[in-house]
Amino acid sequence: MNDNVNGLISQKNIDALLITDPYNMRYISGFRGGEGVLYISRNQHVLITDSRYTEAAGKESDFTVAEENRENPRTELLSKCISQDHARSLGYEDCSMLCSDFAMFKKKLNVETWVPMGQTVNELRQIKTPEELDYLRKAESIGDAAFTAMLNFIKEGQTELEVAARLEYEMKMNGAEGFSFDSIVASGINSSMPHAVPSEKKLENGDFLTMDFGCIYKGYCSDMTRTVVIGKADSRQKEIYDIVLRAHKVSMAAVKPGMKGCEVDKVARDLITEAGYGDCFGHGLGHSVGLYIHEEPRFSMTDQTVLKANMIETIEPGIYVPGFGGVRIEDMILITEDGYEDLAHSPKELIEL
Ligand SMILES: [Mn+2]
Repeated sequence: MNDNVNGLISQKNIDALLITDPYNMRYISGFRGGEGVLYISRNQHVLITDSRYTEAAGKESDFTVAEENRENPRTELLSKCISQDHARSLGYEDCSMLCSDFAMFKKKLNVETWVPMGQTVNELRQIKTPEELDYLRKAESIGDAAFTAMLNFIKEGQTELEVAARLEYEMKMNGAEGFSFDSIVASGINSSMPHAVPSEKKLENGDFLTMDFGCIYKGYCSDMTRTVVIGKADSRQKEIYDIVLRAHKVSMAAVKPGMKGCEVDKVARDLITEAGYGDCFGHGLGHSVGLYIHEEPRFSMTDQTVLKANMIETIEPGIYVPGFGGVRIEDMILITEDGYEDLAHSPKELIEL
């Protein structure tokens, strides 16, 4: 089990902790199935899941596996754990548990005090271990390999859907076990929508083409974005691309431990605003990444988190002009003791295809 969980039990002064979030379940126990719950106390580490997962759970995790079924429902197995421990207070994941599940647990379990854990369990995941960093580096390198392959594939006349399909094929052929999110492929005027959905629109000469994609390797997500031009870029496209690229590079170069998330966002935002496009950069500069694609802390206008070494963040400034198009350039970085390491290695200068 992940050792930091014991600290959480002391810190919150609870007798036991109920973990229901699938990502936290995986992080704490190693169990990848996602269906089940963890019961953690000073005396017991129990993973409750059903027969579809019990064998895998035993291999993946060092928890005691308890099989839930019609005769032994989840709440009865939990009740046994609670009474063995004489537990009176139970921590629960109020930020992700369904209201209906909470009502059911409250009704069926003999617990005096329910203690909402807030973000504390998720916060354990912010500082990455060397093993996690290996997986995140590999995941981002799969994105690099896929993007490199795409440069030889993309042609005028292909649809955004075809480009997305090929991108995902390349990620899988390079070792991805899945995708961090549905790939965003947006061309021409569609590229002014930061989270556009790929369509049957064909790539036309003169289009911006934004590809935002990520894969999963050993459970860990990658994230990167590149914008290219089909044919030759015009002067306004070059101007916008250059501003985004400078914002990307300058904010990345500023990153170091001790800074706040909002201070990194401000570096990019100020540059884009001074260039006259402040209204065209609506989203935050970046987010953390791990088992899940969008994690805390963020590089946003409001995030006060002080950055520490071994956090992962994305740097993804963008400019979006409705009716014209948009540009975003995104890499995943590791915050190091004295600065950052860029985990992506694909070229960032404007590519005309
Ligand atoms: Mn991102």
